[in-house]
Amino acid sequence: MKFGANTFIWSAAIDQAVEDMLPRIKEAGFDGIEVPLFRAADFPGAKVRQACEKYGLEANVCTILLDGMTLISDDAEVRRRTVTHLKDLIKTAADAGVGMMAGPIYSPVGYLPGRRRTADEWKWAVEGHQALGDTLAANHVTMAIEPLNRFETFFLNTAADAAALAEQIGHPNVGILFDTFHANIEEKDIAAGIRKVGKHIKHFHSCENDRGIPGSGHVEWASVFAALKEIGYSNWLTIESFGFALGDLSAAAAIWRDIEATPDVIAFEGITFLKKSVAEYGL
Ligand code: LER
Ligand code: MN
Repeated sequence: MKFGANTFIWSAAIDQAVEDMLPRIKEAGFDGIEVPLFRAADFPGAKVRQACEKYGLEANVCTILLDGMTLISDDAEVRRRTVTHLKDLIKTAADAGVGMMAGPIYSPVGYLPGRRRTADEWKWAVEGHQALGDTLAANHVTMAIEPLNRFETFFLNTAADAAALAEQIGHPNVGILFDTFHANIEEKDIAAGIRKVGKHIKHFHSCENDRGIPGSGHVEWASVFAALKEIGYSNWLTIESFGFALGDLSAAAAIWRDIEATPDVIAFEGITFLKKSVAEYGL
């Protein structure tokens, strides 16, 4: 098992605040960081690679769609442009030494058209991800598609749908990012959701129900770890939260208060809990 910290805990960008945190992240026992990759032109790939090499950390990227990009538009040109954009991001990630690209890679976070998903939208998402398969394989990048809760997307909310989507895409480099924060809202039983997605889980956001310190809330971690063990999951356990006063980013994540005393404790007390649990459950 590898332990990751999403740098959104401290900053909306890959900036000095994040760089200053890397020695502590390493010292706390994390194996890697997860950083935003939204636009290829904005991504400091060389800086990420060098900083990770310096501190002996791996980097994953978290991707969301901006600038009108969506894989499920009814406009074929927009879908084509989005596939091209994602191919660029995959190459950008690979150039920076990144092997995992994860996030709600279908439509923008917060896009809620006020109706249910259509069969066409589903088909376009399947086709879009299938079109990325060769680029992912050639660049040794895995794509992990993240279901979000109903307040952040209308398109993919549940473990059952995530499993079906991954199954239909049917590519070894495409799977699911399972985030316990979203699953806590959408699943009747988070562990059952994990078992449902099963082998398709390629990445994991180990988040508390309030995005605070993992282990401090009401996520039923004992059953979560038992389910991860049952499906043989042994990749990343990444802590994701969002800074308490980071402007647009805090607003996008609907963070309107200090979730804990400091953002630091979410990462540093969180990893203590995760490591103890992994040892306890023999993961
Ligand atoms: C957003 O709620 C989230 O969970 C992130 O991983 C991706 O935007
Ligand atoms: Mn997440």
